[in-house]
Amino acid sequence: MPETSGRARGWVLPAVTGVASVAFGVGIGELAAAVLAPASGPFVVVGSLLIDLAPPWAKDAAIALFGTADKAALLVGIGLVLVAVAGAAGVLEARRPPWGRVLVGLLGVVGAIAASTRANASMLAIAPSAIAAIGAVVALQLLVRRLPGTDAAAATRPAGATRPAGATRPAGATRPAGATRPAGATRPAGEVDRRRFLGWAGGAAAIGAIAALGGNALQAGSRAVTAIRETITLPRPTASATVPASAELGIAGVAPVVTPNAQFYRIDTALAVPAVDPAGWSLRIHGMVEREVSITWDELIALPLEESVTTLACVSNEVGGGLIGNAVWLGYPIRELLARAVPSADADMVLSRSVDGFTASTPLAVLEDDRNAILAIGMNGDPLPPEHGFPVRMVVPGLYGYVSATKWVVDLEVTRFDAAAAYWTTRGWSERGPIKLQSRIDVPRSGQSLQAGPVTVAGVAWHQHVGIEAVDVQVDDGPWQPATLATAISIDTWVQWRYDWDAPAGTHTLRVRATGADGEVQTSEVQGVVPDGATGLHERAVQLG
Ligand SMILES: Nc1nc2c(c(=O)[nH]1)N[C@H]1C(S)=C(S)[C@@H](COP(=O)(O)O)O[C@H]1N2
Ligand SMILES: [Mo]
Repeated sequence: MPETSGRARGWVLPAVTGVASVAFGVGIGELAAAVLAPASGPFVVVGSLLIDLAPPWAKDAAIALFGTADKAALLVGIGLVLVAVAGAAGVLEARRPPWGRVLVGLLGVVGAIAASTRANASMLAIAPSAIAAIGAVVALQLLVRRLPGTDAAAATRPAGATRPAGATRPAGATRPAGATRPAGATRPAGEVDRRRFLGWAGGAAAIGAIAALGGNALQAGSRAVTAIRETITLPRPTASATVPASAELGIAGVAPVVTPNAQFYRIDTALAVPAVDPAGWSLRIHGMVEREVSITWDELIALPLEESVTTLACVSNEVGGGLIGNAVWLGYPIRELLARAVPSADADMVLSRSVDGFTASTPLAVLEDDRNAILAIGMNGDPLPPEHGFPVRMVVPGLYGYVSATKWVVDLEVTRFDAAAAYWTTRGWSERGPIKLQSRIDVPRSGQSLQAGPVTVAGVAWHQHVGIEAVDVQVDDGPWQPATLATAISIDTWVQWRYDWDAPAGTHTLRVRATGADGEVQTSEVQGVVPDGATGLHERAVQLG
């Protein structure tokens, strides 16, 4: 055991060590959350988990006790527990290293677990807690060494500090265990060490506080916009979308026909979700037009808004992948706004731009025909979630998101494909991106334990703005067998399918293939996602006992 442990007497300074280290770690963790994963700060995730876990009586008691300050009280409570555990970790680390660091690491694990239980949690959600724990562990290790009365503290003592001549220890010298400093040298040196230590500990805690405040300031904009979003009541649609009950087969494990917002895939280049206040939002239509058009939020929501159901898909979706989702969108046809601007006859593209500079190139003809290409403000009955483009985004049936679905959209430039290029086009992707005919097996899941006998094979198939005519399933190299289709909501949405399989024992490969309403049969030719979307047949190996 290191020599330090015996001599770090008392518990106050060691406890200060723990508290300062944890303050440092939590501070940088909160800053990391602001940048990497908003709403995943160590404090918030632990608080949210506690709220979810608390039995109703505890919630009632908290509300009775603290009223509307119940959440603030919870955060203060977590803070107090954290200070106590941090203090204990400091004392432990001074006496029984590395157990203090282990305890701090466990706090990080609690934070990471809490973060991963949050709805919508991405892989990044555990990063703030991990960064907080690593920061705190390193700080604890460094600070404990500087506790007065330890060799390291002596070694870090500035040269020329008040000490009787001759008391200077040669660097690296070790003293025999149990040796004490000569009387007279102890006090002044101890006093210097103590001040030095408090400087280090205070510095660590101050850095943590500044980082936390910085993170807080960074998130202020998005919090304000989130609050504004919550006050919005969507206008009633002039045309409502209906989702027939028979569109949902209700098979466990199959993607629901309408994807809940919290489960909807998210893809964009935004490191931090742009915070756009609707009051300051406007959209400008310009370029090759007869007259420029500009529309504000208030003007947009006063227009007759229509509901439509459209399945969005990402060009980066691998065969069988999950970068696809279907929602009921509320919005206004882009064609109507373009008609006000009157595009010139030789224009063939609209370059849409988001507030953060992302651009997408959409064929003008697609935005002018009769499909539901809209400026959307609602998603499944709610204002757009911030990460899905609040307050306004584009939704265009039939095209991959990277050439059509601009979120936080603020600008439409009518132009030509030979005159302008969009964000992904300049990075190796195709300038046009019609969605390819595809199908996916959702159940049985890979690795699911199955018995020989009746097995439900089911999934989804899509070819937006064309529609699905049929889905077939193949077992091993057998004949293609027709699957049963659910009711399609429209040609712009995916459709669920099922195939009732009388499965023999053994290992088998299931394969799915869709046929479009135009007669196109899904190709088995395998192509990667670059430059314009993957092709190939989704297959799944299953084992039946
Ligand atoms: N502003 C902006 N809009 C964007 C993107 C982006 O990076 N920035 N990505 C696009 C891509 S590639 C896709 S697939 C869709 C995804 O929309 P979602 O995140 O709402 O599912 O948004 C599109 N709109
Ligand atoms: Mo995408």
